[in-house]
Amino acid sequence: MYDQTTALIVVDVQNDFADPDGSLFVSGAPRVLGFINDQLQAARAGKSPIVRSQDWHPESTPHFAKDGGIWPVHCVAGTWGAQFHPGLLELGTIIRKGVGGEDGYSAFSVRDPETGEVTPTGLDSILTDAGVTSVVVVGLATDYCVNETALDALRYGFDCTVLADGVAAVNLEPGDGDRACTVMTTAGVVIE
Ligand code: VGL
Ligand code: ZN
Repeated sequence: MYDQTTALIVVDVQNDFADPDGSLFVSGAPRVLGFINDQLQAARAGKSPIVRSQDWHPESTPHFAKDGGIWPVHCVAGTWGAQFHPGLLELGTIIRKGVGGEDGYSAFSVRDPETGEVTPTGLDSILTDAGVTSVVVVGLATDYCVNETALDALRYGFDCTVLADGVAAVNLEPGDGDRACTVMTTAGVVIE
């Protein structure tokens, strides 16, 4: 699966999502951590470019419920909750998203919640410059950042595979994770 033309993207394996004390804990996260580390090691062995993304919000952003959005405060820049889970292998390039208060669901691009303006994070150029043509996506959460990252990967012209054993869903509504998988598959993402 891994070679120099395939990148591994590990989405948002941060304390607020992956630790039971995190403010937006994804209950399936502890179950997928070991599998994600196996992928990191396999990607390193295959000389695949590796990227780990971090949700990285200012203290106030329309992304948060207290400021008009939908989410509890999470992954505030520089806090414990924004740090990678200590069990995650420290490999690859780090991409931070949402830094300017945007909704940063995709590792490839962020969106201004007021103007709708979309700005690339730079991940697309990093991968293209490295000769990457396909990406493998794992991480958190299936129904938000994994979904948006995978759909964006297709938009930027990459083939995209999501590994089912390496993702877990928030499931604000029961079934959200499964519905996201249907959306991704319909768009052309391979889920295996
Ligand atoms: C995420 C909700 C809010 C995610 C980020 O990483 O999936 N979900 N911010
Ligand atoms: Zn967020």
